[in-house]
Amino acid sequence: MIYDKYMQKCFRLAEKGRGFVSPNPLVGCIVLDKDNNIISKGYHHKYGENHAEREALLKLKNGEENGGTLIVNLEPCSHFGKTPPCVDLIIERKLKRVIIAMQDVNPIVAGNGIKKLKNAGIEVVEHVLEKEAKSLNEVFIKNMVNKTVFIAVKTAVTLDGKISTSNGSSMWITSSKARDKGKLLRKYYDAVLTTSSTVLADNPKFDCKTKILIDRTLKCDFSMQYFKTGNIFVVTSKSDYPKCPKNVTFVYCPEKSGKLDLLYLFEKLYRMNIMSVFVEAGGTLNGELLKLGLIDKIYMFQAPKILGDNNGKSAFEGNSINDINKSFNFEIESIENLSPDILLTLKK
Ligand code: AOF
Ligand code: ZN
Repeated sequence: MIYDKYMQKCFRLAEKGRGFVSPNPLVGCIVLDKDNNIISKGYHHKYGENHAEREALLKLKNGEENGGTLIVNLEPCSHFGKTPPCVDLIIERKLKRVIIAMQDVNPIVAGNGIKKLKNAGIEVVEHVLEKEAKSLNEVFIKNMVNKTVFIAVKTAVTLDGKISTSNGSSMWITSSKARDKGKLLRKYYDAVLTTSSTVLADNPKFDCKTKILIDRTLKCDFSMQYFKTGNIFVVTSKSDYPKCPKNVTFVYCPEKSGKLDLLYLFEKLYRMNIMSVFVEAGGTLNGELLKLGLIDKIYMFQAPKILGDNNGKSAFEGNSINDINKSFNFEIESIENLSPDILLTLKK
């Protein structure tokens, strides 16, 4: 209990690394001296750089941490990776107590860090705000445990779940505040995935580092603004590739019953070190991902508008379920008021 507020600070520190540490976890650390004053803070800034504990401890030069407490949201590592084990440094710096939110799910650490600390006579308090810590590192956990990509779907709907009208006008369902939030969320994921239907209908830019375009039959024209920015992977079942701009790489994906084999695609993306994708596409792809059970998270922006029976598309097409007991179910994680709209965040 007494460590909750420090752990919350660790979460906030860890958050600063979001968008930069993948495939590593988000980690923040606080060091208290023996009288429980905060004497140092650290976080994992960027993949390949110092771990949170190392950053926090290396800032201390006069031994004030001797007999103190280290608080961190992930079990300190025990392996030689890009840097030496954090547990060795904690032991060397003579901390008395280590407070941890969750065990590391990386099999090379998984409990070994805790064991090593205890063997060195350090008191270890585990499971402090564990649920929150697991939610913070949901991508890392999915990657390590399932060896697959974390998939988040973003959609913007009306009160009746429509993403467009029958004439296809869909760009401005939500207001600019909601759209700005959507752009921010994009940066939290390794890549933004969309389809040729969306690019051809909306001509979006999708400003971000890595973009994945599902374009089975290579329908898109490289002069479109979508192709002007980012590193772009174009996924197709064709094997003869046309001339393309320098920022475009083709990714082959076989077909299954006339559609791209999405399971094959996500396995391939994982092997390409793309650990998480933010899907911004239409109801067809969303519906297929849903059917395959691939959606880990949904960001549902909802505008207080009603279109009624307009033959427009809904956010998740193609799963006509008539029995309410057979619905796909998600759990509400948060509801944010982005007046005039809301953002409903859901998890599997
Ligand atoms: C920590 N604190 O801040 C991080 C940890 O590639 P490396 O060498 O950086 O090692 C990555 C692994 O180390 C990662 O999979 C996870 O198990 C742990 N990450 N551990 O104690 C940190 N980022
Ligand atoms: Zn470490």
